[in-house]
Amino acid sequence: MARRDVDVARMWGEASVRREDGGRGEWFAESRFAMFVHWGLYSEAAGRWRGRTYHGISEWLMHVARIPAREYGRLARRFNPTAFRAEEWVGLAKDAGMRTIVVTAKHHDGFAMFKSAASRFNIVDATPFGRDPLKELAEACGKAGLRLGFYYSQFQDWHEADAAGNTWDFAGPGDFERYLRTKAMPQIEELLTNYGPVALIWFDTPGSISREASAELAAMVHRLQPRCLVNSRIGNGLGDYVTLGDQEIPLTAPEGLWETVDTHNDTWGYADNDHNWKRAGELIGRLARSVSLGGNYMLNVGPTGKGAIPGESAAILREVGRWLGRNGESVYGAGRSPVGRQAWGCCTARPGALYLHVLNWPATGELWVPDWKGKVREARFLASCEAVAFSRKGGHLRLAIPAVAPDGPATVIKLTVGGQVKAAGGGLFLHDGLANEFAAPFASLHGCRHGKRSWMEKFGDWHHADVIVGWKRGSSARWEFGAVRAGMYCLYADYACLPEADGSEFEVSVGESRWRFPALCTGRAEGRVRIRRERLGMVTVPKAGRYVLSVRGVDVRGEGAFVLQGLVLER
Ligand code: JFZ
Repeated sequence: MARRDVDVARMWGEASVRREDGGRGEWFAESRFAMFVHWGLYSEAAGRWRGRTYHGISEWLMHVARIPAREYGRLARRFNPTAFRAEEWVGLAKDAGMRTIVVTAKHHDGFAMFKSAASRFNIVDATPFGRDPLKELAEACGKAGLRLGFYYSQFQDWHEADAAGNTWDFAGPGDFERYLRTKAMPQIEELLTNYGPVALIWFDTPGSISREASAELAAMVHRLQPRCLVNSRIGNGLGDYVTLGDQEIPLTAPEGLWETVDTHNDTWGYADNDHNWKRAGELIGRLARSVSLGGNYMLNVGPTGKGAIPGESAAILREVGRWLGRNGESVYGAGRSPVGRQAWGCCTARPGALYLHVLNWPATGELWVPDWKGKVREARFLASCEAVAFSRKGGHLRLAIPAVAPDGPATVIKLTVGGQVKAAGGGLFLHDGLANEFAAPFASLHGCRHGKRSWMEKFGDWHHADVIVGWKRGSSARWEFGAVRAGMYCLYADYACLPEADGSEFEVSVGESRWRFPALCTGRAEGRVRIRRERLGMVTVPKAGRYVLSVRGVDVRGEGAFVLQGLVLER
């Protein structure tokens, strides 16, 4: 399968946004958790074509298999989603604790999942189904009190010679202006006119769309529905809020309104070969970490060609919903907190309260919130309201916890606080019994620089890593951290090392420990970043106090052939 024949960097557009959303974003923080739905003709194909399975995101099947538009269009004749029940989708979203649904109205394949006068290539006119599922979904959302948004691919349309993306049928470039005026804008107008209140239009892959076109699209949306948000993938910095790169749970986040979007398995559209579902605990952690940085988390479901959401996916979403039923106060309307990322998890905040999301439960009987300054009135497990004993020690907050997590994959401890709270914003701290990550964004660098690597494994299943790049002799990265007691810790490094950097030598030091280690080749996989965790050895923290963990380049081979994602200390 052609892996790199899409200039994705050009397609994704920038993630900057306008400064002012005109007050449209007031509801965004209350939503926090949304359902993304990728449903279209590709769901019927399910990642297979002419007897071959195409691994990766199935909604790109037409592109990766270079299916002629005429042949792909014949899928419509057999698209008859008789299992589609809007109230079932909405019921699942409510059971999962999702407060907004965003559904693909028209994806890159050009097929409209709604009745459109602008193109007969739509579900009502071109399929035996003959119904408008977006109309039914809008009604069901209205009854259930859920917000509804529409995904619309405004630049790519593989069915149209005048749009972008189909390089196998059409010589191109076509007349994009004509496409914009005769299909994209009329269809977006239909979506904003015929389906009641629309919470947001989720644009995608703006590519090289002009600033004028982005501005005209945004103006039309805001004219037709002034409360409707547009995301940053409208292009040219004209979104009301930021959509991060797919499947990206960031370590640091943009100011203002932002979201990240995630697949439940490794594809947006349904693929009958992909059962790699994230478990409830993983999803809860990704949701909590997004909210702890002030963002929203939109999780995807990929209904089958018959219109049913896969049972495995639905069951896991309901487990997330049960957790939210017990802990929703720590998510809905919550946001950034003064407590930065810790080895045990993350922290969200609401006025007068902090919520410690303990995703990795220490077996030591104690939980530390480092560098704590502030008044704690009480501490309780959020789900059970059972009190948690707490004390201060060495300038930190110490909580006495049971050996086993009381609430499954993510136990939340609510701290009721008085007045201003200061804590370890990004300060690093050694938590016993856990993997303490010293990640790239929190390092002080000399002679090297922060970078980011994004890559796909199969196709379209994007992975992102914050890394340190540009290593040469004398480069160094250092992290300051606190420790509450002496101890011996195992030190690991997470890095990618191409063959030409194999054997490069670095020196690591912390406290009295200092030694050199060789970087070992982690392999070369075209277009992919092979990060591996290598054990370097044991280090000794001689007593409670503050330390510096540093790594320095001694003999660095190859140009740009070594990237460091971070170090880990674990006891
Ligand atoms: C786009 C689509 O191409 C894909 O099919 C899916 O709909 C997804 C939600 O959005 O894919 C992208 C777009 C942008 C990035 C990654 C995948 N990005 O900016 O990292």
